[in-house]
Amino acid sequence: MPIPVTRPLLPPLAEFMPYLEKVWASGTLTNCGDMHRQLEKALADYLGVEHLALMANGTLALVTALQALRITGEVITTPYSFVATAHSLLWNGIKPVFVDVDPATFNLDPAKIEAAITPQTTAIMPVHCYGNPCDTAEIERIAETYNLRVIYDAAHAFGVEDTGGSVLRHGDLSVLSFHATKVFNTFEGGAIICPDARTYRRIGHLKNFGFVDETTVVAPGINGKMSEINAAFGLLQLRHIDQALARRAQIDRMYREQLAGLPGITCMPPRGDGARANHAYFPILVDADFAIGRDALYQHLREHGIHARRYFYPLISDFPMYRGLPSADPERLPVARSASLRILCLPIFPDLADAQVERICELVRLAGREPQAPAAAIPAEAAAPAVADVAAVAA
Ligand code: T4K
Repeated sequence: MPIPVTRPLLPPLAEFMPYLEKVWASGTLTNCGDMHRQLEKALADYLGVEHLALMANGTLALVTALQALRITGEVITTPYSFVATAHSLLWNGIKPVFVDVDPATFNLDPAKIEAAITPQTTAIMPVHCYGNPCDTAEIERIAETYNLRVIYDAAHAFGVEDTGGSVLRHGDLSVLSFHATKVFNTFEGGAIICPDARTYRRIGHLKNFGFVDETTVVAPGINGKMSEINAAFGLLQLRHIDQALARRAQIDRMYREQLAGLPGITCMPPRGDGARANHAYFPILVDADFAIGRDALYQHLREHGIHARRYFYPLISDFPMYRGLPSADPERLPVARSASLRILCLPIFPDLADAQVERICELVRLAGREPQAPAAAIPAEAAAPAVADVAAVAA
């Protein structure tokens, strides 16, 4: 059986049956019923946040968060993320402006944000990549100085805390993903964390077609509601999440111990602030002094049934609908580009056995002894220059 980069946390099926029986008995399958209400409350308590609006998935949550704050014009964001981050901007007719990332965290580099601000800039959309918090203090300072909104794509950051508490408290809004591949999953799902009841209510309208009552529609809202079954599964997940996070931490430690000192392999450093991490991913960097290139290592592991993933390669700015933007110019994004060519995320999930971690590390060590192979180039189509697709948004 191949070992994937992740596997969902799936509690015993029998434990889910009582939840299903309740949904069946109620006859309410969706439209913000009892399970939905319960999960919103339980998650807000667990995460230590004030208001949390459940959504059908993280992408709709990003799209809706932008709508809720009426963001227009240009938004500064990172090229080093899952493509949904920038897609949420295009879905709102907003022009993404890519800014390079910090070499230590691969999060948006605050030192490069100010140079990208124009009169059209209305917001910043950073990503807490791999669950590592952004430089929230510096981003907040810039946002205040230039009167910009901040929406954090916190898809990877479930349960992550900095020294002041939940990382989700930063910015105007934060967005979580509860996709099957995430630390906490509801099959598909997501949430918007907002600081006040008014914004929470507005999001409630936007995720339900804009309805405020039976006959009043106040916005061109979408159907972004989480179903009762998904919400019920979330309630069950919450009972197991602490154990799952603890197991992830153990696996993280094992990888670090077993890969320590291997020339050409760098495990992305653990957070130094002693606050709570979630170990959502285990990213390593494969450098020139490793015996084979990153793509050769990826292939080598695959041939042995280990499905590591190159999150995030290609960069978002290399995809056809973005690469014509001036800010997508590879020369402006050297750190993100270098990260994207060196990154490899090794499998990490609660059911991964110690023996499997050992085997993965052994395979990496063995690959390190192979003769040098030429590093793989970026596919031509990913590096190609401008296309017309962005013209409408860029105009
Ligand atoms: N912002 C950021 C920063 C994100 O990373 C994401 C999503 C979003 C926004 C959008 O949130 P959502 O709208 O998705 O809620 C996956 C996920 O589909 C995506 O949710 C995630 N980021 C992204 C980083 O990873 P793929 O294309 O790599 O998924 P896939 O299907 O190849 O799955 C990876 C591995 O997981 C598989 O090899 C096997 C395992 N797997 C997957 C699924 C779906 C399972 O074992 N069971 C499953 O049900 O994108």
